[in-house]
Amino acid sequence: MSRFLWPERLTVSKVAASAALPRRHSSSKPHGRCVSLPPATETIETMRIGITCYPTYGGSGVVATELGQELAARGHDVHFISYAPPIRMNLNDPHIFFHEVEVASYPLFDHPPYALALATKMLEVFEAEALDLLHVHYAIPHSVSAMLARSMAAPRRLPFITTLHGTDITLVGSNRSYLPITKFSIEQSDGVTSISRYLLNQTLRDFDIKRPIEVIPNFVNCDLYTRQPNVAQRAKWAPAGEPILMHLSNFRPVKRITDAVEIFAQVRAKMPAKLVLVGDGPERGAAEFLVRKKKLQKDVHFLGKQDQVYRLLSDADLFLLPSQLESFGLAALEAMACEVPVIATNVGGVPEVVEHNVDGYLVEPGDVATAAKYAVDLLSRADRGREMGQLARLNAKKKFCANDVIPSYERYYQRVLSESRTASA
Ligand code: GMT
Repeated sequence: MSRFLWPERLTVSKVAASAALPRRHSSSKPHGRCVSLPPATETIETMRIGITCYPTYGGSGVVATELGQELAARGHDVHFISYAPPIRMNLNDPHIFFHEVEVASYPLFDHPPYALALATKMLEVFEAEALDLLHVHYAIPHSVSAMLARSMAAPRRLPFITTLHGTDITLVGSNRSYLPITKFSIEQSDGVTSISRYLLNQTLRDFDIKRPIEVIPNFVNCDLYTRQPNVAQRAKWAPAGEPILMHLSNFRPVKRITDAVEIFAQVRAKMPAKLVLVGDGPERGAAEFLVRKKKLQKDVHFLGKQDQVYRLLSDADLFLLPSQLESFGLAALEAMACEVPVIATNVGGVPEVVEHNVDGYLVEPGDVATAAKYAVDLLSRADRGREMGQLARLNAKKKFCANDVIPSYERYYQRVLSESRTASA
């Protein structure tokens, strides 16, 4: 009988970026450094945090990556554990490490078991790097993998926190195939956070969850996301100085990207204007088709996936987010921080971010006519909506600045760590 030999490549456990970077901790050494938080009286001991997220172009991955970077900037060691480096990850930061999850394939597997490979890697990183905790973003399958890693680590403590982002609850998690395990892994997490009050309520209701869930909202780096117009870029998109409408997303059906094109078509029928679409995904073809059908090719620019979106947002006069559902709407917040007013749908957690008539306007999903009316009204004003844009930035700063939100995560980590110590004492 012949024996199947696993290719050597698949059995090698690879620590990609961190291998090239200096290690500062042995697994037996406790941390001694402290980080000062505003107000100056509060100190938080630095931690070694494992972060897992989808590394692809999506809101939860962006939030996880930016959280990791903010934590690293504050002196914590952050170990990203995923199948690829997250898109916005800065590998030059000496406090950031990346550990690649390799998924072994085998002819028997139609679907290689990523969740198991991830759990194994989580345990491996915990042991090699003496992680204090794991923080997983997007419940499925990350919280299940973390739960397995915690069981394998016992009796050593490996608490994990699950952050719920949206479709992990509202679409995927609510599917009957995933609901029981999503509910179980939320209940089993040592800590659970939600990125909006809306998502908290949905989770409690749809999953009948009894445990506490902390709302820690998404955030934006208010120093990076500022208005920095780029004259050359603007001239490329709008050579005659036309107003620029912008949309940024992963072009999934839930984003209703064709509504953005419809709104723009109605604006364009009333005034000169340009539309810049940033991102890529399954609905791009439909959007391109609609642009051709409406003969708008000269007025619509598709940029594809982009990093450093603050450089693009700064050149927009108006941001469109016509989604069917958003549990937060991170892209709207990023636009607001760059002084761009937003026309979005009045769904999910969006009203927690965009205040109607103050930061922009909220309309019902699919109501492209009202959205276009608001857009024409705003862009026809003498200041082209600049005053509203400035207000939008003020509100973004007041509620969602990284400087204020990151300490909430740090305090939550400390609380979970201390509760986990107490529970196992
Ligand atoms: O569905 C998406 O657009 C991606 C998804 C994700 O998890 O990657 O986005 C969700 O998380 C973002 C970051 O927390 C939120 O800003 C989005 O509102 C949320 N999307 C939905 O609820 C549809």
